[in-house]
Amino acid sequence: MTKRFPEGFLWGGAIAANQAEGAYNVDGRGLVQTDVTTGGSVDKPRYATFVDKDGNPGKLPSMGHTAKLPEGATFAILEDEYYPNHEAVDFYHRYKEDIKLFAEMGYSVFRLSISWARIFPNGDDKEPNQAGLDFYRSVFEECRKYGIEPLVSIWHFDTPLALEEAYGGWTNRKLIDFYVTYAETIFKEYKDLVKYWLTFNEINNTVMFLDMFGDKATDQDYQEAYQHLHHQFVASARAVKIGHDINPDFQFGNMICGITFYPGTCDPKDILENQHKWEQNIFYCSDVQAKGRYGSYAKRLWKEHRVELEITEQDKQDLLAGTIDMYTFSYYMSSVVTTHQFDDTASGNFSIGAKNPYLTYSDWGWAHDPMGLQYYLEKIYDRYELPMMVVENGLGAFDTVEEDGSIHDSYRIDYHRAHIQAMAEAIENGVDLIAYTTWGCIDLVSAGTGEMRKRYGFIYVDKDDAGNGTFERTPKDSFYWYKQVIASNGEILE
Ligand code: P53
Repeated sequence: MTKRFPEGFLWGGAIAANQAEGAYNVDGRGLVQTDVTTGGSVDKPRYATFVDKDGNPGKLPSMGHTAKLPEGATFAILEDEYYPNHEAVDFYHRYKEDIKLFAEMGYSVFRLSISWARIFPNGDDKEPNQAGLDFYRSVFEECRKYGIEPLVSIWHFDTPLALEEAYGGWTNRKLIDFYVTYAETIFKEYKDLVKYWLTFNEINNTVMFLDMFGDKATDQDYQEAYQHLHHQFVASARAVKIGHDINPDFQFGNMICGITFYPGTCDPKDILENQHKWEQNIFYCSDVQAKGRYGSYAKRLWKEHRVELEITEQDKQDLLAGTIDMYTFSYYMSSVVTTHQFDDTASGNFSIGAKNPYLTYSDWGWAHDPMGLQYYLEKIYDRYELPMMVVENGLGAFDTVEEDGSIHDSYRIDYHRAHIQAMAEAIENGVDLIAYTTWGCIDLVSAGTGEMRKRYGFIYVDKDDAGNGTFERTPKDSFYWYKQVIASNGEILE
């Protein structure tokens, strides 16, 4: 017998604009980074493509912040490259069919993101793009038709490319105003359709990537990353404040890439190192967003990397005035932290460093660790005592379509069952968890690798890594399983 979920618990799924919508150059949308990013795989990076000042094509690895465009180069779509996000899974044209399927599963919440570049194609436009505003209005109305609450990410890794090029991106303070204008526009536009908002998806990735690069990340990289983050914190806080003024019922979440870090041994050095890992990678962002000020350890981090952060008095006031209402995060994996030598290395995304002998790893090297989710929920709830949402969780896996068209994804069901049980345990132990939106409720383009075959969905999309396929939607076994989970409010997990 499973432990109980509270009445009114929100069950659903999550997608992001650039990974699902496609229609990248339709109805006035501006370009974003993923439009100039190629496909990759577990061992081949995605590349951002550009044309240099002499007109020669070039590419550089796209993840993280250490690679920079050569002087005078501009991002460009190259003719002989394939860009998986251009069409993605065509949610832009098929959202009615998709939302109908979500409703059939019984969703009470659907997380999606608004593409900033559909609303302000260049980011600094004077007027919003009406076609973009209309599109999301119909998406939200379609959700409402089925009683589905939209949960909207304002930014999901998709700053308009024009802002990157004209202003250098988030290291430039001007981005704060552009973001706030965009946020205010959508708050006013959708104030009666949307209640739940997330300001920046996985905001902490910026620091985590640097940490991952280890010694290759220079002090200058840290300087830029922390300033970039500071601008996002202020932008987030100002948006929250304005949003609350527009509609006091609005509920705002931050969005943290939630990794559970474990010390590799009981050597006090490992324990301390692990604590510092939590501070740098998790608390640095969520303390500012939840408490309205930097944690005491921030000084240590800045000192370590010789960072001189530009913070104004106004920034400090803004941060305090725009704290979040709920703590929302993604959860996929845990990671081991040790100062000791280790033989077996984990190499999947943020599951790096020493391999955890107590866990199994996915085909992409991500540690499968449901208890890590329970640990994360309990630890974070104790720190902030804010309602929490798990807004991403899922298993990227290869799926096989049987001859009769069915997809038997028992591995995905097992993954979600274990994580739902972990959430139930945390609730039992006092955590105020209010929602669960599984990642990629419909197959979509992987953010990390650009693949289609790394599938997360309960709904299969017929499209391959070269872009071939009918884009037809087919429910997998997990679809019917999740439907029953929702109908029983998490009681029936078999
Ligand atoms: P994929 C790493 C890199 C990029 C996005 O990831 C990430 C992470 C860490 O988990 O996070 C989220 O598609 C993100 C989604 C993404 C999902 O994880 O690389 O918010 O956009 O698709 C899964 O397998």
